[in-house]
This record gives sequence, structure tokens and C-alpha cells, in this order.
Amino acid sequence: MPALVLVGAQWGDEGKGKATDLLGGSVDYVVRYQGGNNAGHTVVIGDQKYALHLLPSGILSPNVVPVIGNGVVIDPGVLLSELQGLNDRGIDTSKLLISGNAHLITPYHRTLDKVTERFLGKRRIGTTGRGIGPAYADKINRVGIRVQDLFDESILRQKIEAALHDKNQLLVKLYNRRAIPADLVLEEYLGYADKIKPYLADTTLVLDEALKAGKVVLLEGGQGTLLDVDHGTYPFVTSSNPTSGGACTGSGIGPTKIDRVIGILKAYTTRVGSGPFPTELLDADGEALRRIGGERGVTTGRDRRCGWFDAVIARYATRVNGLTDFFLTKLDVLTGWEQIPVCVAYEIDGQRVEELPYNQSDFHHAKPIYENLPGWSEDISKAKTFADLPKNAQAYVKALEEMSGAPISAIGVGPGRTETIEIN
Ligand code: 2SA
Ligand code: GDP
Ligand code: MG
Repeated sequence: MPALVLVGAQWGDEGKGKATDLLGGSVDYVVRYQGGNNAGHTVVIGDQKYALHLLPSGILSPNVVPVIGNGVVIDPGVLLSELQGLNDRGIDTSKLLISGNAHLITPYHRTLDKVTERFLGKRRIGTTGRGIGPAYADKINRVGIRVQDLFDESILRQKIEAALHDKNQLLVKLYNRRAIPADLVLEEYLGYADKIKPYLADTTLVLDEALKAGKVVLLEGGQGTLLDVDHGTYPFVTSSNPTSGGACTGSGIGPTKIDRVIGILKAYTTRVGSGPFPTELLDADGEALRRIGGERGVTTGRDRRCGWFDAVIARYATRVNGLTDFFLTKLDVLTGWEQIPVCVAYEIDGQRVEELPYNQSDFHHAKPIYENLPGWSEDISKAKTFADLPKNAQAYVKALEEMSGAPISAIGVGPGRTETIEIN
């Protein structure tokens, strides 16, 4: 198995952190390929809980080389404090490799993220406020600052001054904010250079050599398919490509090297931030899913919106990612419901629609068509094999598999590393 990709099949927070950690024993490299510290991955090992934002989840596995690829945007202050936090808990982070081509988030990106959200009012995206969108906008606009720029003071100064030239006008004239002095940013960022230098690498070359030597590389996505800037619910998306194509551009690994794409799929649906969500529950069931599932943002602490499973979304994720299989997570959270509704199609303007509509207005109007599946009441958190699950839980998994278009190869029955059923 050369390279494999792990992507969120819904709107993020499907349990990708746990899945990556689980695979950590059988892979040699774990690469983050997009996003930044907007991500929040929770990994529970024994009685220890780790919340990772920027670092690949593989950093918790001693034999894994963690890599931050060129497609990631890095807030250097956050990076260093996340590393320090892990070191303080006895985790060795010295093997980390960071692409010199990755872009940097700066204080003006964070400020712009927050002021534009405020300015949008009711139309806001509900971003994490970490400066992600403005940093990617600068990258595409070719005025971004890359990790490698930290090591050349004159270039760094020119780039910061050029970037701030326009942004300060915007901040002062349009948003009524104070200008950000270039010197202050320069001084802060030069201070990061020595601390980041030990991790700097030509990561595409390192990964190519690793693959040639028969090593296994796991490409770990942040967020999820429907937050993808191209394939998600635009404009209510993040500013990068979490879908599997982004794994190639964000790491420098070509598609012919990838032979498995795993979609992480929650047994129900959640979303953080604004935007359409056909199966959202604004009633006691939604509240119960949030409470039992612990559905609260790992980065911002915001309550996640909750709803029933949506097979239209799962099928779409199979299509746009070319999924080979799914890991189904949080099945245990559904224990106790007598009946579990599952959305099998949408009704849009009186028509039954089986596929995700590409038209934004249609998606906003989509009403879920539900099928009720019988629930179970037995505790499933100790189940080790598929046969250990109650009959109705088995039938629920089988039904989801059939509707979603790819086999389910693992089932999460609790947050812990060992609370997983593997299906061969
Ligand atoms: P941004 O900050 O520009 O990426 O926000 C744009 C949209 O993307 C959503 N987004 C997320 N959705 C789910 N989980 C994410 N990570 C954190 C977590 C979120 C948190 O793991 O819980 O703590 O709030 C994540 N990151 C970005 C965001 O809500 C916007 O809808
Ligand atoms: P990620 O962003 O996809 O890595 O997911 P998050 O860490 O943001 O959110 C997933 C949450 O579900 C975390 O708190 C995990 O510890 C937890 N989790 C993962 N898998 C399971 C599972 O199978 N059952 C339960 N109950 N919790 C799980
Ligand atoms: Mg998350």
C-alpha cells in the first residue's frame, strides 16, 4: 500500500483524528495537506485526551514521521505553542517536517477574518476566526508569505510591506480599524525563524523518496467534503480543498501513488458555522445528539448543529473523493432511539432528487425524505466484532453502506483508540 488518503465525508468533525491515530501503527508518514489551525482533531489514548489543531494526528504515534505539507497555512505562534504543549506532556515532536512552501498566517489575516465576518452580519460564514480565508486569498493573489521567507530578512520585509500596503487601507478606511505596523509583524516573524528551522524540509522530495523505499504515507484531511471550496456548500465553506484531489496538490504526491481513499462518516450529521443543512434538527433529538455525542467545536468551543444521517451527502462524498471505503464513527451515540430516521433523498420543488443538487438555491430548499430504521437499546461500546452488535445496529450499518456507495471497513463505538470494530 503506497499512499492513502483520509477525508471527512460530511462537514468535518467526523472523527478523522481518531481514525488517523488508529492507522498510525501501520503507516510511516502522516501528512496534513490543507487547512490550518481551524481544524480540531481529538484523539483519546487511555485516559489522555489530545486536541490537535495544526499538527498531523500522526504526531502521537512514536514511529510516524509527521509532515505539514505545502497546502497548509501555518500560524507560527500556534504551531510553536502546540509543539510545546505536546512536549510538556512527554510527546516527542522532533521528527516533524514542515514544507518551506507552506504559507504563513499573519496577524493581519486574523484581523481581516474577524472584521469581514462582522461586516457580513447575517450573511457571515461563521469562520473559526483564525485567518484561514485571508491567508489563502493572499496565496492565490500571489502576495502570500511562505515559511521559506522567514529565512531571508530582506525578502520578508518587502513581502510584509507589500501585503500591508493594501490591507492597512482597507482596515483604516473601510473597517475603521487601526493600521498594523509592518515593523511589528516583521520583528515577530523573524523571531520564529530559528525555532522553525529545525523542521524545515523539501517535503515533496522526502515523501517521494519514502514512497520509493516502500514506506506507507497517510494523507490526512482537515474539515470535510462539504466544506471544500470547490465541491462544498459554497460560500459556506473553508478556503481550501479537503477532498482527495487536494491531497495531491497539498502534498506534492501524484494521484497514481494513491491506492486507497477512506471517507470518515459519522452515523448522524453535524455542522459548525453557517450554511444549508437539510437534516438539521432544531428539536429535542438535535439537542440529545449534541449532548450524547459531545458535539462542541474543538477549536472554538461552538456548539455543533446536529441532524440525522444524510445518504445523499454520503453518496456525493463517494463520488467526488473516489472513496474506496468508509470508517463509520459514533454509532454508539445513536443507542437508545426507538427509530432512527435516515435521509435517503431530497424533495426540491415537489420533485424527488437522489443526488446532491449543484445549484445553491436548490440545496437551500431541499427537504429530506426519511426512511425510519429500527433502533437498539443495548450498550455497544464493548463490541469488538460486527457480530457483537445488536441485530438492528447491524442492519443500520448495512443500510448506510448500501445507500452510501462504498463498503464500511471500520465502525467507531466510542472515542477511545480501542473502541473500534474492524471489518475485513
Ligand atoms: P474557516 O475558519 O475559514 O475555515 O471557516 C469556514 C467554514 O469552515 C468551517 N470549519 C469547520 N467546521 C467543522 N470543524 C472545524 N474544525 C473545528 C472542530 C471547528 C471549531 O474540529 O471542531 O472548533 O469550531 C472547522 N474548521 C472550519 C467553519 O465552521 C466555517 O463554516
Ligand atoms: P475530526 O475533526 O474529524 O478529527 O473530529 P473531532 O475530533 O473534531 O470530533 C470528533 C469527536 O468524536 C471527538 O471528540 C472524538 O473523540 C469523538 N469520537 C471519534 N470517534 C468516536 C466514536 O466512534 N464514538 C464516540 N462516542 N466518539 C467518537
Ligand atoms: Mg474537528
